[in-house]
Amino acid sequence: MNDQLKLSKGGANHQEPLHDDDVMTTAQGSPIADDQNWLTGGPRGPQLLEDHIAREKIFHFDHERIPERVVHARGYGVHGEFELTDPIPELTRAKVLAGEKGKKTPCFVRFSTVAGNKGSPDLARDVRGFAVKLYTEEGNWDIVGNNIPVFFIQDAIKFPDLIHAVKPAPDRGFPQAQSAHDNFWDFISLSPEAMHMVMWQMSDRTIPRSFRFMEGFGIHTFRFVNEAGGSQFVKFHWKPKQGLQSVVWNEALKINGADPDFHRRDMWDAIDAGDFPQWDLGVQVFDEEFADKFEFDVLDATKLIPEEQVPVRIIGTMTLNNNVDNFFAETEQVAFCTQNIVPGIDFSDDPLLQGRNFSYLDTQLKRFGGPNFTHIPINAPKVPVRHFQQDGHMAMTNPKGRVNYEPNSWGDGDGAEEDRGPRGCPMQGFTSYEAPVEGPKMRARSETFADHYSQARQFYISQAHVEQIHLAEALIFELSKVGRLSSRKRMVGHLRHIDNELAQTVCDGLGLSELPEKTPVARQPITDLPESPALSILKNGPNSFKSRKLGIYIAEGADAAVVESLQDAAEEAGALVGIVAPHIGGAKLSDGKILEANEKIDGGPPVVFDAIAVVMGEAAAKELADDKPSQDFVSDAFAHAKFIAYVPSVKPLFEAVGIGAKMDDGFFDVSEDSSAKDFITACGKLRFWKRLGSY
Ligand code: HDE
Repeated sequence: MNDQLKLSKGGANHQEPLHDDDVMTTAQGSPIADDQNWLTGGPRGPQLLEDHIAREKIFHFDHERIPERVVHARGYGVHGEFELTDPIPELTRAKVLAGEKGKKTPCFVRFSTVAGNKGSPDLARDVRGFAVKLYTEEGNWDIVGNNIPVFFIQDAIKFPDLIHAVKPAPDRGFPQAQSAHDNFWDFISLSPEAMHMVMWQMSDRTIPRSFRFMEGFGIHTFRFVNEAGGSQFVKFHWKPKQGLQSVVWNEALKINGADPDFHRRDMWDAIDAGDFPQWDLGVQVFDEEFADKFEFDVLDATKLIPEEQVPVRIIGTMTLNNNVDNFFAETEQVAFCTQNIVPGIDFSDDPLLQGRNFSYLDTQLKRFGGPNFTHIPINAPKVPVRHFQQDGHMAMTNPKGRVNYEPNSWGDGDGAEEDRGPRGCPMQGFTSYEAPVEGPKMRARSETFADHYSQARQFYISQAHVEQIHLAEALIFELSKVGRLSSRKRMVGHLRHIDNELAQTVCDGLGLSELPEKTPVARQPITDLPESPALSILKNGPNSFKSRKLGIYIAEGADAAVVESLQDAAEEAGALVGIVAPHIGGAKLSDGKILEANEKIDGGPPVVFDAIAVVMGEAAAKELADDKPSQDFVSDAFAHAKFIAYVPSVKPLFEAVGIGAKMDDGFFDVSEDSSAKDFITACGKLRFWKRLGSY
């Protein structure tokens, strides 16, 4: 073999015969000898078009992308299982909810942000999608919900405007994944119906600590229909067994830099570690009589029904227990459709829901280029599919046989043995609830949709004090990014209908010279709705450190027994531990052993942990007192009201950032026996809010 020939045989090809399973093939299944060198005319000559292997490879690569979702582009999918714990046959004939207790149904959930593109950071202030596909024995049922129980608009026809306004401005192509800009607040301040949702959006709900620590809501009023044809209204809730938790805004900003994949990594890691997140499925069921007497229209998606008024009945539990095998095949290609319902579930006349029922199927055509996306495994029901639909792009499961229409008389016994194919069945099949429909055609919003402030106020007064402060700060932050004074003023004009103090705080925070006029209202708000504690995150805290993450910053000479006691206490509480050190190689502890790090200090800032511990030898602590990432580690944890464990030798580091004299009850000296346990128990409160004074 001459040298030139040897050269051209570089790359990954093998001279020895491989086991059949290892031989690379083309998409046509033909074995490939070399896929690292394009066929050329001579060693330095032109590449030949003849190379069918190279052309096939490049052709396929060129077409690897499908259009990203027009909203909810950035998402993360996980497989799981829904278990029915309290069957409700009296309410619905849907077998997934009416079957025997303990019945299990596979599911796939995709969490997402709304506004950002596929590559945007996870901690954008944004609503989170919470879309669940239940592969039931009566076909797929999709509950395509969000982590907030209300929405910005009442009528689907406004959706393109809302989304255009929040997405990057068309001329400049920015800002990405942010609502803090002129177009968004211009639109919102001209849309009083958005005010309730804006309260939620400016609350900590839109900066969740993890997908695992947020609620999910079907938002719209749906219908249950039972075997006898009776119907009641229903709203769906997913309640995380892990409890609720959010980050603070300053953390969100820093997490986006430190780990833009924070949420998807968190989900992957938890499932990989066998810490499967769970949500209870709850239903709020009510009848026409309640709907008639309720203060607001149950068809208006900008309103919720307080849990205190109609309790949430828990009927099942969803466990997410399996990461995807392939992100594209599953998370990217999953196609949720609000109109995917099963017998026993039905729509209401909510004008947002009705519009969605058109949009979701329509959008899949764009993304998949044809109608056969239901043939893809992630979208295919797990029950037999029988119909006369056929052909189209990528048809994979065309019906067999000669008969592809109905009515037909094949199989009727006159000598034709053909299978006649399926027929509709009024007994088993889906039938719509016979809700009465009447009235003239018209383009108008019902008067019953006219109150836009009462529940916004109810949400605000139901928040813990610290949450109210965050909400005001968020409004000030966002509106400070708005260039036009008129939009800022208009927003404060709306806030005056929600809460005077809030309006004044935002007015002061924006440096407005005087409180703007109240915005004119279509209907006077109700100002005496009671507080609803269920709407607050902090009033529903988990009180446990389970499934959270402790960051232990170690350096040379760290007391090995202390580090071990922290690791043990965290593990016992069901929490994860991340070791941070000045070098990724770790540090030599007091026992002479090296403990490897998971992160180098500037790659593992405290914002990616729920609580921190700092354990170092005296010399190391003195040296690191001058190190900026080390300083940030302790000062950020302090500023974000985190619980901090320490050993006395690290005080020079605390002193260097001015927190040495401010050590409060959120600090735990863990050099004593059993003090690590006390520290982890305290961490169950998640933050030491008292540190922030007026909070
Ligand atoms: Fe969506 N929405 N939406 N949306 N939505 C989409 O469908 C739409 C709305 C929600 O993880 C799109 O498959 C309209 C409310 C989630 O794949 C599209 C309206 C709620 C997801 C669409 C709404 C949602 C979507 C884009 C106004 C909470 C992600 C890609 C009536 C209840 C699903 C796609 C996933 C996705 C349209 C309003 C939740 C274009 C017209 C309200 C969680 O069809």
